[in-house]
Amino acid sequence: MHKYENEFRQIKDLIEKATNIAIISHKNPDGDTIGANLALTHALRSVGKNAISFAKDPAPAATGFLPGVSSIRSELNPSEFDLFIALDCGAAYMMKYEIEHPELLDRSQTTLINIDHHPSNEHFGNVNVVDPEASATSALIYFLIESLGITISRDIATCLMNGLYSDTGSFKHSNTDPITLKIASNLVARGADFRTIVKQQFHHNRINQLRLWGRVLSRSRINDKGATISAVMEKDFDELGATPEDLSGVIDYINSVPDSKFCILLAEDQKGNIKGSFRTQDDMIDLSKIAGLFGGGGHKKAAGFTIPGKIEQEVVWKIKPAA
Ligand SMILES: [Mn+2]
Repeated sequence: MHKYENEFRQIKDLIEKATNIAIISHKNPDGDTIGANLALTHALRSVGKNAISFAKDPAPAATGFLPGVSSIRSELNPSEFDLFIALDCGAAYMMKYEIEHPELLDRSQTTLINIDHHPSNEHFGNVNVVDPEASATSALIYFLIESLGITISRDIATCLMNGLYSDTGSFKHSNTDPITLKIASNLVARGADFRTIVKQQFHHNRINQLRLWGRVLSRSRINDKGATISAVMEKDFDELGATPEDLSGVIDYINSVPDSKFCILLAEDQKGNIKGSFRTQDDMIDLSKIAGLFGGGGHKKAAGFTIPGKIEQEVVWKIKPAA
């Protein structure tokens, strides 16, 4: 029995009653929210539901091979749906559709199922499956699909595997627990296209991306707080023909210094904002609290924030007399 079996039963009831189901990923989507979304869409379609995937912002290029990714829609008209499912949205505003359609936040106007693993989640759905212990929302969707009695097809397996792979940093992060590996094993047995997932992650870097990573890596230093820090400015993207999305993955290298307490990557986003990303290898540090100081959030070992502003570099010159 899964610990959310009660919620899964309520979800099953809601799905059985619904015809048109909108499945919503979070803004600036990642491999987990897209994988979980496509997997659930495939699953619900296989039992005759009109399920449609939504993401306000484009899916990341590395998910371009996932079955169904081209059918993800950006524009959502809530009146066309009788059930909404938000996936991996750590807060209601992460859906980004509630700005145009505030009825998505009104629990008497719309029925919303909220499935997520961010500790910041404030249970904004009519039914909530929020499990901060889950390594990925895709892991929760695996158990939901099982509980719904739907067969995990090869396509579903590939999408879910992409979510696990993405949120565990290729099974490197400490959230790679026995449950995650067991699910992964079952997904491979179901035909998950693991090879393509790995290839997309590690053998798919544009040359401009590598040059951007070079700048980020060469600028990294350990500050007086024992944190490894690096930064990338708007002009870097312009000069190198790179985009903020090209930064994806480089932080794992900044986080690889053994004696550093945690690491920070600051990036201007070409829209007048600074995006801060934190990672740590230290079990004693809760980065979601540090990110919270800047109005952000996330997980204990991976968190971030976005604030309007520019990065300023302090240059310190010192005179060193000849000995
Ligand atoms: Mn996630």
